Amino acid sequence: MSGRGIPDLSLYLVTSSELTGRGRLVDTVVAATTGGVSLVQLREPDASDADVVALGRDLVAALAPTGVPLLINDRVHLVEEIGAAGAHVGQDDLDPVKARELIGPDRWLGQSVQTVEQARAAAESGEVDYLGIGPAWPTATKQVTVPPLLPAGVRTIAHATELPSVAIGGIGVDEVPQLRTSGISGVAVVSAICGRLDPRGEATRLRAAWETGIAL
Ligand code: 3NM
Repeated sequence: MSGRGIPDLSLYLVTSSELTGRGRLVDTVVAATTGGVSLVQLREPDASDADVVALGRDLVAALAPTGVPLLINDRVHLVEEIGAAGAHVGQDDLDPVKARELIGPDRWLGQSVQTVEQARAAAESGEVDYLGIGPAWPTATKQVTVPPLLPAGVRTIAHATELPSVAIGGIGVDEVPQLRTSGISGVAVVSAICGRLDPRGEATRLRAAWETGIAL
């Protein structure tokens, strides 16, 4: 067993430079950490590997003083070069065993799941540290082919394995209270922070909603 433990999943920011503007991505992420974001994933599906490496290195440097870890979406082969804390893979990306071979035993690995069967397969791989369960609600940020799970569906998947999980998809401050009792360890958002002018304020409200169950 490695000593990597489990990342703090309570408020998980997934990036979109399409929403922030490329030049504002790093500032947006750092501002969001001051509002309580606990984990960041660099997700830039349309960027080149070279751009992901450049952005990833900028983010690792900017996040170092905050202590908030950075994970890399899909491009598992770039994790080491970026110096990131781990990777997050989807169902159509590298399988967890191969991803683990690339990142080694000391980094975190997350996987997106839409069904109980996928969650069980992730757990059985023995390599996945946490699950991303979604889409919780309809989302305009990513093309998804499955219907939204809604809180009841999130709960079923969250309870299907021992792995900690976050819900993702269509989550804003108003949705967080409905998810708190679903058995998840936190919520993951893109547009609720990257699409807003005040990322620190939005992160603060999301965190407060997660901790208190009250959406202000
Ligand atoms: N993964 P927003 S939904 C990146 O269902 C991602 O696995 C999803 O964006 C999944 O918070 C999604 O703006 C986009 O709705 C979430």
